[in-house]
Amino acid sequence: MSATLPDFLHQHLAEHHLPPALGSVISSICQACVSISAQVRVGALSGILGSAGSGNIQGEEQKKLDVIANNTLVGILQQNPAVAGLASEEEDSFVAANADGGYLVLFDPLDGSSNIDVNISIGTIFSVLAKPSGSLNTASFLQPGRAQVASGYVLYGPQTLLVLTLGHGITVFTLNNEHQFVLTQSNPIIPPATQEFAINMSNQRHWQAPVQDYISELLAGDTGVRGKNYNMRWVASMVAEVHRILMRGGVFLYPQDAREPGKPGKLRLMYEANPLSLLVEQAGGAATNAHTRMLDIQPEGLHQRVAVVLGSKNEVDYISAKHQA
Ligand code: AHM
Ligand code: MG
Repeated sequence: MSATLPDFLHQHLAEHHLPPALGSVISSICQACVSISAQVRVGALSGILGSAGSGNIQGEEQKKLDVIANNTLVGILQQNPAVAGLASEEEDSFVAANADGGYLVLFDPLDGSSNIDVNISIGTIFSVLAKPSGSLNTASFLQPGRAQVASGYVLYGPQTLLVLTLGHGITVFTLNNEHQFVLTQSNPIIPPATQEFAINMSNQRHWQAPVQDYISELLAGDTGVRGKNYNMRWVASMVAEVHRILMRGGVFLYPQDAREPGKPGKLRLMYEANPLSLLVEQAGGAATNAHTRMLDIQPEGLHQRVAVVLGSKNEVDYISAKHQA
């Protein structure tokens, strides 16, 4: 019989000499996600689709399910004594939890908000950091991605999947009908070469020269300099794009563009880019902001945005080289 999440955590923590408190934080995150999954599944039947009539600190419209998912995670994590504090894409500033807790949890409660009302895959993304000693403040959270002790996502797609790393490879679980996550895949590896890319092509006129140049090379197909034909996918849920890349390779770009001068990109470093970059690296892929390894970027703010290039290593390296030329 396949291992459930509690079985896996018990064995994995012991094998890698990781503290049981870290396992309890992961369990709380996943308990919240099981509840979010149940609500996503019933959608209109419980009147939870549509706008919440509010906005978040980044000026984005909040959907009812964004708010429900956020409140579910905050409520469950605040009750875990191992959690010192939380930071969420949907909260203005960090939320203090338990003074004696050793961990900080950062999350995008429901990634892919534009897909909520149209029944396309969405997900919860999470990142776990050790709390530095001293009193809790915003600076406690501003650790580079390489300091993450765990990260993962729960993808609410045709199946609800949990993809998790505690820094020793990645493990995929599928939610069964008894609301248990059951291990279904160990250590998927992202092939270094690919012929599939993901980018929002409608922003082409705003891109900088290296991205313009790169995408035109791909579109030229097997008669161009890359010598092969490329396929394109764009789900508009980063969590779903990263899952596809983990399963079969590919490259994902959300580059800096000219729409908002001074802003480095759309996606958030702490809630999206860092946790997904750790997973991608654990699967043998690469993740950068086109110049620097994502996990080495020193964060300056909780809601900081960043350009993202991640996926199959050869392709990410090729794009980085274009930006340095
Ligand atoms: P969200 O957290 O508000 O859902 O925004 C992030 C999402 C990513 O999941 C996705 O890659 C991107 O925004 C899609 O952007 P676009 O609307 O340009 O297609
Ligand atoms: Mg998001």
